[in-house]
Amino acid sequence: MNKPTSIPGQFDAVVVGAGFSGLYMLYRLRQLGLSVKGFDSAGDVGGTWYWNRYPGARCDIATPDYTYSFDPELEKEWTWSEKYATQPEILDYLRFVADRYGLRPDIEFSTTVTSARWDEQEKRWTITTGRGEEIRCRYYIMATGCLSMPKSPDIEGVGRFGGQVYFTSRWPHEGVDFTGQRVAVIGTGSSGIQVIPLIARQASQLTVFQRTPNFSIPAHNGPAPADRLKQLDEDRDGYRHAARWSRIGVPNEPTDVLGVTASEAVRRERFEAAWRQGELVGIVSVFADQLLNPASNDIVAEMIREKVRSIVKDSETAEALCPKDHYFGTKRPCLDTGYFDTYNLPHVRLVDLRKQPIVSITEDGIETAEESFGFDAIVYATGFDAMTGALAAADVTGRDGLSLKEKWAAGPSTYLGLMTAGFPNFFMLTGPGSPSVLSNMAVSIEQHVDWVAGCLEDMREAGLDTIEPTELAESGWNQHVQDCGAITLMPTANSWYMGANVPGKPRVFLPYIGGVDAYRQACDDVVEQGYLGFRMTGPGGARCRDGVIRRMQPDVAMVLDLIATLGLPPMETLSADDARALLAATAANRPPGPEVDQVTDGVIPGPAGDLPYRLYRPAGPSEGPRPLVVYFHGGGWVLGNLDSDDPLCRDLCERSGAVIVSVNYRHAPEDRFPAAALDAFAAVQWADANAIELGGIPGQLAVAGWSAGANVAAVACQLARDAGGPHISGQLLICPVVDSDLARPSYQENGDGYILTTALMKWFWDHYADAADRGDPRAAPLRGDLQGLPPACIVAADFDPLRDEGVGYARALEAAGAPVRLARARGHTHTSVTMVDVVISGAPVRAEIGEALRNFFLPPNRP
Ligand code: NA7
Repeated sequence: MNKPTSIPGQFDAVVVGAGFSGLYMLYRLRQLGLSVKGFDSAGDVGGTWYWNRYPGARCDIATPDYTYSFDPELEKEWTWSEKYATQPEILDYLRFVADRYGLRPDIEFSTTVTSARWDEQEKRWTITTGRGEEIRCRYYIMATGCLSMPKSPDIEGVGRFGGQVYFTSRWPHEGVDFTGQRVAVIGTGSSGIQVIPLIARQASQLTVFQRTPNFSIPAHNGPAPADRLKQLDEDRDGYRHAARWSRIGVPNEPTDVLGVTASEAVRRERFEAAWRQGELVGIVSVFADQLLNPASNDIVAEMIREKVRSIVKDSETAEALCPKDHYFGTKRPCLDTGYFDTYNLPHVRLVDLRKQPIVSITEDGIETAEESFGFDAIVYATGFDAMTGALAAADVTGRDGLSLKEKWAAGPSTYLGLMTAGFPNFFMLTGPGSPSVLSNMAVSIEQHVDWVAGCLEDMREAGLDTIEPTELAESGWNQHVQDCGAITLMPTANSWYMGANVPGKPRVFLPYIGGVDAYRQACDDVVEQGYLGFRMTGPGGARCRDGVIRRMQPDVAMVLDLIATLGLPPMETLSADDARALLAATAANRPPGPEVDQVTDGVIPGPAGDLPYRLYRPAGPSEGPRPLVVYFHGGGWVLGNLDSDDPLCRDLCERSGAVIVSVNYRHAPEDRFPAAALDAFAAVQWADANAIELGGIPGQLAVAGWSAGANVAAVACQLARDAGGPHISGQLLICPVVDSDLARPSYQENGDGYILTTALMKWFWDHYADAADRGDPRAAPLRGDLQGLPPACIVAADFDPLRDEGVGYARALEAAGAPVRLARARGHTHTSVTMVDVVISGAPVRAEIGEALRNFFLPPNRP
């Protein structure tokens, strides 16, 4: 039993909320021997399942997964009756849990926490309730749920209606009988889609007011899935472990089938299997790329629309029910039981608010732009102020009088979705920035509670009692959360994930979409690294290891993981020919890059023979001449050719609107220093002299290159300056080699594990240049005279050994008077920015590059 501290009104911890998360938190804190007080504004335990009592309310994660797993005995004692349990059954379960562990005596029901204030002197929170009580506690834990604060209906005239008004999120306990009534339902999210078929059974007339049609698949409810029960039965621990380390908290074999490349037969088969299965986990993973690639997403979306059209008999209604304004999965997909069929009933009508918006609620019904409707009852299924609403509802004041509302005015900011700087000892369970609503809540809740409990235990052992994230760690995590969202289609939708359903709410992607598994790993890594990014203090002293837990772009990390699984030999252990063959083989299956208007191959007379080139002409309105960019591929002077950088050249061509001439220079070890550099300069001279024939504008010529290609591009600029021409409008250097010093900090930090390693760089240099030549400016342009060089755009990637020399070249050029744009490829490696259509997060960097190229040709860079 709970052991309150000796001082009345003082507790070690206060837990707000007695739903899934609050109950388990209470249980764990008690296990730690802490005194705990729980509060809930509801009359009993249950959280979301206490309030959302509308007919048809069910979970949308199958019951074998939507359940606590912390105690195997508990699992043995409870059996779910269905695949998707009803609200009363889930509420019974939570009551059973509360009773089984004797949790109720510690919870004060029907009591709202109205404010919480941090006392810096005492290192305690003062909690005030709606009953006027004041409680002091060291740890203040919000277990208030993600979808618990109903959104106030933003509709004109809401208070005017004289009939019955119901909110799905605050349904009367005694139930509602709609028999013989004319009923309106506003809202077609999960709640609307669940309640509509059941209201239709009773009402004499049902009118559904739909603003946005939603994707929904049949739940195929029935007994709990036999396959899952069998796996659980055979190996409960293995099953739970698989759930904890899965993407969404439900065991599922991830697919590598891409929608865009799969055959029609495979697409159909995978979709139909997911449709039959009736689980969110299946329908959101028909294809590996469906949430990343619009074309792939549209395949799934269209198949769902086909199903809707096949169910709903009236074609106009069917079309209105087909979602077309958002990608599938970017708004919460729904599971339904007979939802679309309901519209075939003669007394059910759909009103498409896109065609006739609601003007006002009236005394006796609803008036749209086209019609007046009379109703006996209106049901609002209009959703929630998701993820932040309940957290910001109480007046929470942290250190120095900072309120949570103020701090989050532009959107929530958290470290791991668990804590926020300036609010010591304030924990959020499944807060914004954690997987929460994008996952099986049962799994995510247990992980958060376990993390918090583990943290408090670790602190106690170390004699520490106060914890708070650092600004650096928190901003790094926020960035990572946004980076993860940005590579998906999620930010494109007006969803509650984006805060878009609540007028005036900042548009920020709220949950963490990197996956339950990746998230758990990040939380574990933070602990492993001595609570990285947290400041902890107490009688035992103070400790803080500051830092950012995830700095790499999520898709770059995925590519590195994938490459690691291939077990490729390190390039530097191969001969030059074998390394070239390996590079060609790995490039064979990559996406081709964007279409351009024209691609032609030719040869340039070089100083020691012909050099092949490939010309890319951009599509566009004008047939006329364009600026010219002479491009040099990467590959450490040893590898690469016209094919190796083909997708990148297409991308640069499309983004810059310039003609790109990609030149294949001589390679080492066959032709060592300075062959490549001399070829590059010769190619620039030739392109300048033949600008008109190449479709270029004479005098508008830039150079560009990646890696060693950027090296020869930079050298060509110095040689052109020395030779008095040609005029070069700009130099684009993507992760350039500009020096032969392999000791810079970026080599120390990134010299191992990010594809371009120190060992490989050394191998390149050994193939290219004698030690005596490596200080020659034609090999190491950073060591040359930098006066009078063209404007530059230099890309420096965080995880590139060459980062610091790129930055060094930018600074030195600037000091010598050249205009320089330093584009920082945040979270990228040496190679990732060039991986067109593979590493989606590289696109914004390449957009910046494209803009820099265009700017090279604006006055005053023109001759
Ligand atoms: P949702 O998913 O936010 O759905 C709310 C619905 O109400 C949605 O169709 C909204 O249309 C509609 N809505 C909201 N405001 C209005 C106004 N002013 N006028 C017309 N229609 C409106 O909430 P739910 O309760 O259904 O589900 C929440 C989650 O709970 C669910 O995803 C599960 O995770 C559990 P909109 O799409 O904004 O155009």
